Amino acid sequence: MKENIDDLAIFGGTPTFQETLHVGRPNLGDRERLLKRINDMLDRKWLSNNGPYVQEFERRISDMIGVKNCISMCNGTVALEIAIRSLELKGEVILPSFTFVATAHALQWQEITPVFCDIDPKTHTIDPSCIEKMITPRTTGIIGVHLWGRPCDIEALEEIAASHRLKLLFDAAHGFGCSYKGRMIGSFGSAEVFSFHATKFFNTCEGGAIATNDDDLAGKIRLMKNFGFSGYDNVIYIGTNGKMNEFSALMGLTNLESIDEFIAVNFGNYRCYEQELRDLAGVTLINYDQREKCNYQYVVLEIDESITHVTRDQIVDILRAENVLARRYFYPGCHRMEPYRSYFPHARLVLPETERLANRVLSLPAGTAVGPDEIRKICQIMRLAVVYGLEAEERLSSHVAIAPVIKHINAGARLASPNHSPL
Ligand code: T4K
Repeated sequence: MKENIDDLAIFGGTPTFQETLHVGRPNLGDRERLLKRINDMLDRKWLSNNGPYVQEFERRISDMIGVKNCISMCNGTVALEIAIRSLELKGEVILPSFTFVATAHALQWQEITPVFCDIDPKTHTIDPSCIEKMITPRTTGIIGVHLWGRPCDIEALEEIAASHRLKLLFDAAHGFGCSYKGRMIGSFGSAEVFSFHATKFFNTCEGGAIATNDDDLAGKIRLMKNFGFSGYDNVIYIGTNGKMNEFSALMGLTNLESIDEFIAVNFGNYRCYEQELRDLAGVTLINYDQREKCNYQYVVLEIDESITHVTRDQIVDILRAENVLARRYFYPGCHRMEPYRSYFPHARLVLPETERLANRVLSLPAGTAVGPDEIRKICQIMRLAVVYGLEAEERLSSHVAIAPVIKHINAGARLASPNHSPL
């Protein structure tokens, strides 16, 4: 274990981990069962277009959630696009800026204006008390995001939506396996959208689903995700290709059999982080309501740099030098990304809680790929960074001393995640 500031890799020590630890390592079910299902699929020669695994997958998810319809999709973003279109949202839709950019893009892609709302600092989800003043004659809906699997204030959103005749949709990309007041996420609003991306608590490699209790809406969504086909040669609606394939479905069926184990591991990991970080001043681990079902997939910290001195971004650099690829989800907030940044000059858009949180939140490696040994080491790095916060901040601010190390971190992180510029 590292014991003082000079042991940190960013200041010349040896990196704690030989291999990079990631935030989004997939949770994987039983390999034998997966391979057996792959063989079945190959023998059957049925690879897509509402095959038997997709049908079984949808039945299993509906049963588990207690929702009438689960319509599987090729990914969460397309599922959001189809849900938005099927609900006939147009004009303006209110949503939080503190979310993955896909939530906003799914609207803008269809030339609907995303109107960014601030969040409740306690839950990181859309703040219902900010919504009403953003409603205009052009507003047609609200999208709540169950960020980190922590449900929005659903009752308050339902009330606002009902009193203004707005559609209510939930981006439940993080919410699979979680509940709100004892009822599973997936059965609220007009519809809820899941992502089953590789990095999610429950994955189908790529995939997603729309869950709804509205049978008419479900029928429309089924048409839309399959080019509008109603039987052979008969197109009765505009549609796209949103279908989940058989491989994704069988991957999902296999992973579904292990979700209780995933939750148990995630919960153990969460408790371990909680234990290790509990007396670290200026570092707060987000909490989950333990009376509810929860997937504990995200280990998210808030860094108060007025106490730690070392900044959130410097902590990210320190961790990355140790091969811990911490992430700044969801920095800087959608409203500060293009095209939205150009649409909304800052003077017109005031989101103080979003700004504050986007600058202090940090996601640490979690999921079944990490265990207590790694977590204790990660927390020890955090401890050193914070205990020596003033000195670390000073050293890291004087770029000359650490420039070669930062360059090295950037190169490493780019290799690990080719999609991103890590800093
Ligand atoms: N709404 C919300 C609130 C969302 O968070 C998301 C997706 C969506 C909607 C849209 O759903 P999808 O259309 O994606 O189904 C990742 C995911 O690609 C994205 O699904 C997710 N949210 C977002 C929060 O994270 P990136 O661009 O940050 O991923 P990337 O490539 O940097 O991967 C993250 C880490 O996971 C890496 O450090 C490596 C590790 N990883 C990744 C993959 C793909 C693995 O170990 N194995 C893998 O197979 O977006």
